[in-house]
Amino acid sequence: MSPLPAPASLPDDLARHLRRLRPDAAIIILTGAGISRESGLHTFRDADGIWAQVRLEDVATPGAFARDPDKVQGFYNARRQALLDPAVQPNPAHHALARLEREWQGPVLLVTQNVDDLHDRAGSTDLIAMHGELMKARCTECGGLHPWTGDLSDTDTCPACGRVGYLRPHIVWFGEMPLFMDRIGDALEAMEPNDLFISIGTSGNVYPAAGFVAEARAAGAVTVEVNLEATDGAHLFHSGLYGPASQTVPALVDALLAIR
Ligand code: BJW
Repeated sequence: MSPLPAPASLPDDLARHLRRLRPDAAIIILTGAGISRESGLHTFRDADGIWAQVRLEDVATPGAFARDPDKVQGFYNARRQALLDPAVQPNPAHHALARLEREWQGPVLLVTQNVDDLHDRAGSTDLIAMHGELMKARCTECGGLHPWTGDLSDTDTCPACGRVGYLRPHIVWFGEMPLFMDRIGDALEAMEPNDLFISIGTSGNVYPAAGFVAEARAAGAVTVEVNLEATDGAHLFHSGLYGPASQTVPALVDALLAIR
């Protein structure tokens, strides 16, 4: 059966590319901080972003943690508390992606660079948090991973091995290997022509995530950038959809779910 035309609200070139998709195409979605901005969380590189307030070299590297663990723990303690603010909730973009996973006929893999838990709270289940999770603590001695909602400090005890002073935020810092790279690499490698790769709310500045689009494109996938505005890497994508994620992502998901 031939696919229905995508809704008129999508740009013509995007609608044209979506018409290439089979209703059971594999979809890989990469998200970044922009998808959570309308939930009240800061991005990193926007004018009002986190890196405008604090130097990443001081808080997001293993060296920073070795030099000044209290400063780094304080940075993540504050972010953890911000995430627990009842006003911070999944927005329509997170919910739309959970709906896509539930209703799309093919596999939908969601890879997020975000350390917040908003995709999880929205109901996405095939979800990879490649830069870690703010609401978990990791023991550098035994490797134990523990749900963590309060502040972390060097007086805390690892619930698994009982050692004191070895818990750190479960965050991938610069120079550390992102998580689940084998699974992500396998999924990208398994993409076939006319599968779909969507990048949402990320500036495309941080590798290896910034390189996923090239891998998907090399496999023949349709590639779409969804962002507030075109990024420096927009030319790497077949098409773009620009505006606030809370509006663009539900519109894109509606268009995809209309494909028959
Ligand atoms: C909206 C919107 C709305 C706004 N709607 N959109 C040279 C030297 C040293 C290292 C490197 C190097 N070159 C490359 C590297 C590797 C390095 C890297 O990429 N560095 C670059 C800065 C150049 N990468 C790494 O180190 C990674 N590891 C690695 O490569 O391992 C391999 C290896 C290991 C050991 C030895 C050798 C090799 C690890 C990267 C870890 C990233 N960690 C962080 C911080 C931790 C998490 C935290 O504290 O929360 O992860 S950095 C930060 O950036 C965070 C994010 O996940 C990541 C990506 O940011 P994101 O999501 O794209 O946010 P922004 O702010 O950049 O963009 C937001 C976008 O949203 C914008 O485009 C807006 O327009 C948009 N937007 N509102 C839609 N409403």
